[in-house]
Amino acid sequence: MEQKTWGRKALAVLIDPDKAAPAHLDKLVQLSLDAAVDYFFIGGSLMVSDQLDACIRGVKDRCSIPVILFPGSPAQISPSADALLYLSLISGRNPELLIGQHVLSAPAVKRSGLEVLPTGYMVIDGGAPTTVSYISNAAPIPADKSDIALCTALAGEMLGLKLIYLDAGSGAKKPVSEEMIRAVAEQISVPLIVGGGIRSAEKAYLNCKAGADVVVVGNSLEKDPLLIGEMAAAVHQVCARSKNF
Ligand code: 1GP
Repeated sequence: MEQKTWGRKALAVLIDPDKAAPAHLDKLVQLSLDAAVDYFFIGGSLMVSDQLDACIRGVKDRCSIPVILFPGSPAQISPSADALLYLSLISGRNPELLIGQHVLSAPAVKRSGLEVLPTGYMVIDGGAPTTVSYISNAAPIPADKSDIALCTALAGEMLGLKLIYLDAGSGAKKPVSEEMIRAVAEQISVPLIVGGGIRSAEKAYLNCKAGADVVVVGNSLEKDPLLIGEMAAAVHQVCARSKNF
């Protein structure tokens, strides 16, 4: 992935391989190409099918938009992708997701040849339990505690993580607030990814204005792929600050 691509606000379309039937994928990719979508994130907290490789191939056969793995577990690693969000769940206190799984999967990740993007992953309470909050077995950061989010992100950056990801969880009732995004973005210098429960182009726009560098949308685009154009336009109209990445 080219460094400069992080220099503008970006839309990442999240694809859940369990829900990516070929006809749906066709439509999603075509609309993403038309809208100049920046990234595909592929993965999920829980994957039921074994469609990961087929899904990545399906995307890569159709376009050259970078495919970035967003894995729920080390089982979701495929060398066919372009890069890997190497997630450490810094908002939680589950040692397995902070470092344990990484130790076990490090040789396989190295062998994969994937570009590794060390990411401080922070789950924010989205108003109700989500798959990620349940599966991670770790308490999310309360939605109104921007100071906890800010200190966690800062610690992640100072530990050397190259990206911070604030996630309210897939299908979250309440997305991450602009107040929390702003508090975090003002203090960190690495790119900030924000996702979970974003349902409108307006919210995508407001997140970027508040300081998100990459907005991730999955569920609402699965339900209404035509929203991709609106979401991308909203994100791309916000000027980016420069980031050291
Ligand atoms: C979840 O941030 C992603 O991890 C996207 O969430 O599916 O709710 O858009 P949605």
